[in-house]
Amino acid sequence: PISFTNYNTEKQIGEYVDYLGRTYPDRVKVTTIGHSVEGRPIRAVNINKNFTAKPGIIIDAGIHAREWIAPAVALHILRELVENYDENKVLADSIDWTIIPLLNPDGYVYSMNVDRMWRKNRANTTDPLCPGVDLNRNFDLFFGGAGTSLDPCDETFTGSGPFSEPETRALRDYALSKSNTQLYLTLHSYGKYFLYPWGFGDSLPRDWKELDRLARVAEKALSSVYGTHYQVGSSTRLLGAAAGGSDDWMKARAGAKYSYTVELPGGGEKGFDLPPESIPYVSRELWEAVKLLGFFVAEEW
Ligand code: 0X9
Ligand code: ZN
Repeated sequence: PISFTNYNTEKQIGEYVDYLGRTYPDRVKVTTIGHSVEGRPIRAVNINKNFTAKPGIIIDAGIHAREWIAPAVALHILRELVENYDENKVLADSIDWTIIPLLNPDGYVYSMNVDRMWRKNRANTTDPLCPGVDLNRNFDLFFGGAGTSLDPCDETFTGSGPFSEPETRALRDYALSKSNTQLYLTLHSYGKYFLYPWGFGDSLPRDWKELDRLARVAEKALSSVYGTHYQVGSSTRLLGAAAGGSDDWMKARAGAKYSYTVELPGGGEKGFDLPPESIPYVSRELWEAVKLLGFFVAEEW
């Protein structure tokens, strides 16, 4: 069974997602949007009452294997929208939601079973000793630019070309199949940031003030729960340039005007080991931000 107070295995996540699809067929549709390098299904959960036209929000998690809190929070969001429907009816029914709780299943499994600090996917590379591509450097916007590496042994190895990886292609193809995506959230850890484009370099999008303002309102909603504060700003300004990220691509190529990377809080010895007791708190406060973003998108449409 699924847990909301502990980290789940890839198998548990898959079974929960499939259960939601079976149980709520009038508003939940689970599709396999691709397969990982090792052949695991990448599942997208579409929550869209009667599957009619609505503004779209895409939320993914688990691009980076070791950032376990991200899929955990994605599952909490899923539960709120689907199983806590009575309380969240208006929100659930006014948006075409897509939650992709585990974009990099191979890496996640590897980080659970073999190397806790694994970040990349598990693709073979030109170096047999160094597998793995950093999926968040593999998108096609300034591919191979600042903050990326051509060395497969590096944590930020960009891959052999844009979208060389089945995991990034799965997100690309799904996002391009939708024409209504207003907002994209990609969940990472750690650092407590709301980051907006561009991440490839110093420039800002024309509408950055709108992205900044909305993120600040969302952050305020988040902080109202337990007083936790996230920093808001452009990726490059707060973390330094890193090209080929999903956030930049979703904004530039998939119509997601509001595109954010959320860096959830860290914990434990190496930062990625947030104790499971924290999962409900981190989830509850982030959910408050997601609600605000959802209502904003629903009203602007
Ligand atoms: O470097 C990353 O991919 C993200 N940070 S993490 O510690 N989770 O690895 C930040 C990505 C910000 N967005 C872009 N640089 N496009
Ligand atoms: Zn990350």
